[in-house]
Amino acid sequence: MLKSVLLVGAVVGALAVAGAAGAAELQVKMLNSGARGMMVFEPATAKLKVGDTVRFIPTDPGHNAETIKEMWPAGVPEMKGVLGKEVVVKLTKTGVYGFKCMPHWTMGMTFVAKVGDGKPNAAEAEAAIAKAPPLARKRLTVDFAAIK
Ligand SMILES: [Cu+2]
Repeated sequence: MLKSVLLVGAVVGALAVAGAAGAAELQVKMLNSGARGMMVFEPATAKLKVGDTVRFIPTDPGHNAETIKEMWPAGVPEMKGVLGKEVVVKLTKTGVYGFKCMPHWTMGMTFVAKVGDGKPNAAEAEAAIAKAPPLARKRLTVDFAAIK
């Protein structure tokens, strides 16, 4: 019985990967309260591959996800999600991608992803973190170190 359940799980997993041609989707919740405190993206960090997507889900209302301009690879179109709406972003180039919730930027509501080795704009992103509002700086510093 247990064996057959495991087999089904393995087949479903394989199909999910094949269907998306090897690309993965990360789901990120936008929350009023999470494991690390108030106004959070959960998870707040990720290491991803070129072609992967991130789906921002407004689990609680009043949040959006948008580009942190100074933490964005050159040549990738900036994005700005609508308040309270789900938004999917495809990460098309290697680099560091910073996202903020505009209403809660000063409360440190941020998400950062490293795609590939992250090198093209890693130094630029680190410099931008140093200039972010205090609570955003505090979280981004920890988060950036975690994926470096
Ligand atoms: Cu928010």
